[in-house]
Amino acid sequence: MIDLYTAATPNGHKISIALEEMALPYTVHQLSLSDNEQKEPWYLKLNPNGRIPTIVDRANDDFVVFESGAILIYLAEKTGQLLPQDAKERSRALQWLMFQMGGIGPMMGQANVWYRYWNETYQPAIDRYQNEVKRLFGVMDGHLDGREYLTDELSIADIANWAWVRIHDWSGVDIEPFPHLAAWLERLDARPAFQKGINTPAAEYEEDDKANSFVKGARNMLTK
Ligand SMILES: N[C@@H](CCC(=O)N[C@@H](CS)C(=O)NCC(=O)O)C(=O)O
Repeated sequence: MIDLYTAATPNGHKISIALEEMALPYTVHQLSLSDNEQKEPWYLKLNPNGRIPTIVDRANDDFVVFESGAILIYLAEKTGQLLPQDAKERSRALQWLMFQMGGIGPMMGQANVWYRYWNETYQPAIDRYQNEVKRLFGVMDGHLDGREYLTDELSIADIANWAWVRIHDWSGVDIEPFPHLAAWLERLDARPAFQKGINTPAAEYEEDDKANSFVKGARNMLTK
């Protein structure tokens, strides 16, 4: 029913986790980012930004959606799941979704680039992005004190943030100073749909023997 164009990264995993939670059938098309398949003309017709993820909804006139936040909202509206109906609670979920799209994702992404992918070390840039990630983790940690999820019920905002926060080690940021955030990470980690989602496709940077080639692939992608 849904074609998912993706790769083993947090932005891709957001969508596979959501599809698993919603129990929607989907077909995975894995792109090789290190070979820059996301920049090939056939794919740019689906996603003019040349990035993953993208979905095509075969049950809705082959409707194409790119940008992971927009995909999550589309799927939530299609299924009536993981986005509250109540206007205020829905707004709260969208606020935390935007927090991820505009904060956690870009800052952790840049921390990964400067801390992990470049051969050269430029400490001011590493500090800048890691400090911003720590600041954002502090915001989430305070909010999650006494809460199970970012909003009253599990929502696409939890999925979006979780897919990124869980790879904090890859960005070189320790989770220990943020106990409520760490507890939330573990709570969601225990959900079968989250486990299936992060293994669709499986992340290479989590396997020691593959992590180095993942870094080489990322560097290759960033310098093309
Ligand atoms: N804002 C976009 C960001 C997507 C994005 O940056 N995807 C990365 C993987 S996590 C990608 O495709 N990178 C390939 C490239 O930079 O060429 C979204 O949320 O969908």
